[in-house]
Amino acid sequence: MSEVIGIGSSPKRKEDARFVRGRGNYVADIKRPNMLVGVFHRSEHAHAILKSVDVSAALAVPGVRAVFTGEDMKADNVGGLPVGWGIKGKDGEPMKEPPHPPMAHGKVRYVGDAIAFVVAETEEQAQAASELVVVDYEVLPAVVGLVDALKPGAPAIYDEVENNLCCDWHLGDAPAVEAAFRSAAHVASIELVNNRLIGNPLEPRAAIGEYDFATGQYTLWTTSQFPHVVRLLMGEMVLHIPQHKLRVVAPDVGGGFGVKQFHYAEEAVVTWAAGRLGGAVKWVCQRSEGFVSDAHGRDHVTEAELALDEAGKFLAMRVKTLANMGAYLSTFGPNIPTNLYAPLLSGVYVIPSIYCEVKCVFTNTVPVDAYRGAGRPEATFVVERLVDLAAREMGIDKIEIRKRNMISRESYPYQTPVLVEYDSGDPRGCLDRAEVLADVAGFEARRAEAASRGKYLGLGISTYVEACGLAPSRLAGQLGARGGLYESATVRVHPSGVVTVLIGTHNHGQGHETTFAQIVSDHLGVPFEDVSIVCGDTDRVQFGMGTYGSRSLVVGGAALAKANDKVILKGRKIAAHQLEAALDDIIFEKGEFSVAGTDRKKSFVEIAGSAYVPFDYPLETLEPGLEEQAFYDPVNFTYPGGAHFAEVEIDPETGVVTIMRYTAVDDVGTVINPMIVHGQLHGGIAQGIGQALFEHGVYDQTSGQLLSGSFMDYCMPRADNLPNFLLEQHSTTCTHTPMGVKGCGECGTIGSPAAIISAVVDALKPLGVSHVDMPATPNHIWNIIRSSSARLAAE
Ligand code: MCN
Repeated sequence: MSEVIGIGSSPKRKEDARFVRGRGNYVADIKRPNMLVGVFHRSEHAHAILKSVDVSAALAVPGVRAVFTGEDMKADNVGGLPVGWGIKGKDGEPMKEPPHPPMAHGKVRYVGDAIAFVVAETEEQAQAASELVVVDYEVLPAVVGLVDALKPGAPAIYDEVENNLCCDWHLGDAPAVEAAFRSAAHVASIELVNNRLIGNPLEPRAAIGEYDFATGQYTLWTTSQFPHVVRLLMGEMVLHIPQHKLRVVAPDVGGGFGVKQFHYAEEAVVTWAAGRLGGAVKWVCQRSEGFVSDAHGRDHVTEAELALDEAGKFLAMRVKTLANMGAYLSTFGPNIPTNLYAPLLSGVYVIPSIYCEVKCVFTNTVPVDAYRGAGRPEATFVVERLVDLAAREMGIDKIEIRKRNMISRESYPYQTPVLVEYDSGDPRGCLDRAEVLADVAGFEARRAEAASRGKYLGLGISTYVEACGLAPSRLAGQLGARGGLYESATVRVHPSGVVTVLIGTHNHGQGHETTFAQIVSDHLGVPFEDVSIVCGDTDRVQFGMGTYGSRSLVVGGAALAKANDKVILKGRKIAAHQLEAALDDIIFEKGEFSVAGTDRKKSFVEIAGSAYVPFDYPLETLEPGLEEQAFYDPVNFTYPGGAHFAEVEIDPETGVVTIMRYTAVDDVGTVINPMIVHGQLHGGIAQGIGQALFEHGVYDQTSGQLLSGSFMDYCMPRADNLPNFLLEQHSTTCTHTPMGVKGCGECGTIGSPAAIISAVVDALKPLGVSHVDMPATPNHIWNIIRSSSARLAAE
């Protein structure tokens, strides 16, 4: 396909040519000379003092080269894993940030906390030896539940952290909210839980550390969404390796979903062990090990209230949330339930005042951090549950109450009372179109038909907005980010006119090799096939903050657009020289540089070729070469949004919830590749459905053991649980990104849980049910039906 394929087209994904043939290059596929294999010995207790760790029996196993412990790392002055955001509490005091050693010493704080790393010639030897590590624990009482952790007298996870409270944070105008509640005609109140999720990307995490004695060079291959940030954090703060002696490579990565966007202990341990042993050491996470060592997501307990006037207009919202941090702060942990949550509580509505308090709490569980959507699905769930409830209590149709309170298209830019200003959007346009597509008008007839078969049918809705494209650095800095969050791109035009893009975002399923090539093809007029995208290698790519927060297109793609502009300008200078014309007279169109008003022109390929072998450039004003780099820092987040409708049927005999229809109309601004955007929405909606109906990270409340620690107990959504999705775009142009784009990678995950639960509650309306916590598993629903039916019978 040697043609220009530009913005708005849907070519097949370039990267799939290797993925569907099984030719991807994943960390676990990489073999280094004389590579050793490491296995972690992990804590079996949630909270215990490590009285001793005896590695002698493990060391005696044939093939074992070393067994390292947390004490060894401490003795070698290895630093703790850093946190990227420093949040301040209501009182202005910094959050409590206890040390997070890569391997525990002194105490373990969750089941899965690493205690020892056994390195051997083969995985079998390392595994066998790991089982011979003898740990003498003094078991302490564990605390798992958020409410329990804050109770006076609860087990203290850190001596220096009173009441296990990391931070008591707030946002909004409390007095204004109090006044509005006093004048309200109606107040809707809800208590809800946002269930703990475990990401489970298809490819488990893996890492290889290598040390080259001759050069003093370290290399880490890792399943990461942000290799440059790993180099920055691990090199500088944990292992003290100079930046130019540390290369971090994230090759093909089989899904991340946020789980791979943190600097993990295992990365530091393999790199440090490689240095100690003078070679390469590999660790590949087992699936069950991933359940207790990958950061988890969500896990909130919330009380929320919405004040309304007699006409059903929103006056104010008040939210109190407890957010689980797990046992240690992970890279973005405290940022998620604060900065990525409370600023989204206005949703797509005019709510004059909002006040939100968040307590971030330590518990004896796996650290909690970002998982696709990160904070924004939680906010949407709170807002949308409240709106549904208010509608029902006030006897207003739930679509009508949304329409009454939505921000109108004309009101953009819209300043919310919770910090952020939405630049563009048309929530009403999305809702109106989705209402038609979902055939809401025909719903009651379908409900009656289902009832005739003894089934409950429910219609659910969620209208949402999200903030993505992390991050406007100035705002991020004000909110506690410990580094700015721009993105960078280099466009290298080779002498033959083909192009390599070196970009700081990371592609692990989102199709960047395709969409970024489309942007170059569109802007430079070069064939789509002639563009290669390189990411994930700190030795090849200048710098980058990686992929998360749906930032790759709106921040990385913007840097790419800027670099393309610079290439065009340089090309025009070359053309002006060659065509003996003034720069201002050179125009670039459809891959050709021409002198305005004449037929004198040079093709992009001719200009590229001459850029590298010039005879007569005026070197003071025109340097050879055609390669440009740009950094881009957004001025604001982008605010995609949409309206999602779900229709579910519930079988009262079994409690099984079946999704009959799912319709979504989303606004992601200008669309680069409609097929990929649809794919992203499909995956995101599937993940949101997973949260709503199936997935639940459950801990034993006394022992702190993870009860849902395998696919036998933790239910992931499967294709046969999902209907065909009916999707459309209703785009408004982002006013500040170069191409008018907004992010799309998390939209589905943000919109769908609230839509599904809205539908489940609607289906159970005849039984007087007003809220259902996630996940709405058959067991959960069956119990609700049973207890509600019994209550109704007794009334
Ligand atoms: N795109 C487009 N037009 C738009 C918006 C996006 O064509 N208006 C394209 C982009 O060019 C890109 C894709 O859609 O190819 C997603 O873009 P974007 O919204 O920028 O999101 P990111 O690429 O930054 O991906 C991150 C986002 C997040 S935060 C998670 S988590 C997530 C996700 O995307 N994890 C994923 N989608 C995933 N998809 C897969 N397959 N695997 C993951 O781990």
